[in-house]
Amino acid sequence: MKITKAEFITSVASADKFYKTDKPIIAVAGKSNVGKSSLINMLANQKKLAKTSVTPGRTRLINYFDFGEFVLADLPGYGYAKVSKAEKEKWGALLETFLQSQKIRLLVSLVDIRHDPTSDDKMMINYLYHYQIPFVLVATKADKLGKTKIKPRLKEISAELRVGIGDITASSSENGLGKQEILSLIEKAISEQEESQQE
Ligand SMILES: Nc1nc2c(ncn2[C@@H]2O[C@H](COP(=O)(O)OP(=O)(O)O)[C@@H](O)[C@H]2O)c(=O)[nH]1
Ligand SMILES: [Mg+2]
Repeated sequence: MKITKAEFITSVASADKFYKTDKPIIAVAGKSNVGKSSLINMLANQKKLAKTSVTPGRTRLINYFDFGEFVLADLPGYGYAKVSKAEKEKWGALLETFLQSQKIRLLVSLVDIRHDPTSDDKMMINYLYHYQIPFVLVATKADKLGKTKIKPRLKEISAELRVGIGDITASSSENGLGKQEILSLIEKAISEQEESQQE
């Protein structure tokens, strides 16, 4: 799949404002600073579609982007240490409502390839199983590891999160690693659903 157009649609902070669309929704999730915005920009072939930041953001917004054949939802990053317990709970509730009420064709769950998955990452995967949301894991910032270290890390991370080794992909928004693979996974998720609807 080639992305020819990608533009920002809207940012929402609460469930009553979730963007409604007939297009398939692809969601991107992961802790703050894992590289969500950078991955979105890589997929879109744009530098500044999604704002990237050096300091982990505190915004609790879901950003929607129109990618032509699908709508991409950038979920607020979790696990940011400096937010209050009340804010974390609010975020958790928003996430659960999102997972329950928006028909998600595929959720792209990001983890940093250099770090062991956190309890928040595990909670995220548990939610996905619980709500039966199709997902793939993407291990970001692979450019920060030597080439020979990538595969062993994918094995470790997938084991830790109890996900099949076939469901994890390494990516780098610095050198484009994983871009085509992620786009094909999205394309597959979109077309599979269309076929099953026709039956
Ligand atoms: N080396 C490297 N840095 C990355 C990569 N992806 C993101 N970053 C950096 O990590 C920081 C956070 O990225 P961002 O996309 O804003 O993360 P987000 O908070 O998950 O949206 C920024 O400084 C990015 O430049 C990557 O693939 N490789
Ligand atoms: Mg971001």
